[in-house]
Amino acid sequence: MRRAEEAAEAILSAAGIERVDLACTLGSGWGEAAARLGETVVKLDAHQIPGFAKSEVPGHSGTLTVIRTPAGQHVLVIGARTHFYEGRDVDAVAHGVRTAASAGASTMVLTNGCGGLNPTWSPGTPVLIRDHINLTAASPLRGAHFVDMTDLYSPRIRELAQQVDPSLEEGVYAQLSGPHYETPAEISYLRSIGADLVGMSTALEAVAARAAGLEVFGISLVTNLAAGISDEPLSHEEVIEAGQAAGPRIAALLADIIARALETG
Ligand code: 8IG
Repeated sequence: MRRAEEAAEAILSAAGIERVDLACTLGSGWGEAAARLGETVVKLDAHQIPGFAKSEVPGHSGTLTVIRTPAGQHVLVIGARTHFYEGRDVDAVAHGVRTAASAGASTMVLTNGCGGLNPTWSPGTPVLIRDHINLTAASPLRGAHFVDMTDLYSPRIRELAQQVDPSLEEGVYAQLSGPHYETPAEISYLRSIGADLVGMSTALEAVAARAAGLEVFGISLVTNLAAGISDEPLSHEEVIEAGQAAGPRIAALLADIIARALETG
């Protein structure tokens, strides 16, 4: 937690504020959302802040931004996520979430790009995360730290999201460690255990966020159908393209959901 406190202090002092209200991690495809939330107070490179690193993943900005909303609240936008497959420790993966908590956020919004197991969800479809299955065989917590995971993904904010866009569907997100995509046999196994979405982030961060006392909201962008669901092979270029095509629409959607969550939080 020490590093997270240092990071929070560095961000807050650069922004000249005492706390943030909400934090949001932007995954593949979600990069345009920050600009819609309000005016930028300060934009920092990840390497300026303790514990953050510029992401090695194309499509991630590598910046931390503090935004002031029209209502005068502050949002920390984290465009520098450390993935489990980058081979640093679980604390590096949880660092964004812990920094958000240390900076005073009460809500953590986690976004990602992922593979879809439901053939009717075409690339570019945003899906609310209702629950997750953590298949990384890891935890961001250590020691006898037993944390309840019931209703991890805030039913309250999911309800608000469905008010913003009644066509939004919900799904169960499976986090695998990656960085390889799945085999078709693995995807068929994941379907049978109840997964709708598959990716390489979010679940470990959500666990850390709950443990830090944050209200958690998760939303995925289906950027590709999972292996074997369509005939196409998977590529990161396809992921980037789907994100770019859906970018403006999902950015507006996310900004509306965050505004509602802030109004009512
Ligand atoms: I974007 O199909 C994205 N991330 N594991 N599988 C996994 N991660 C992903 C996928 C996918 N698409």
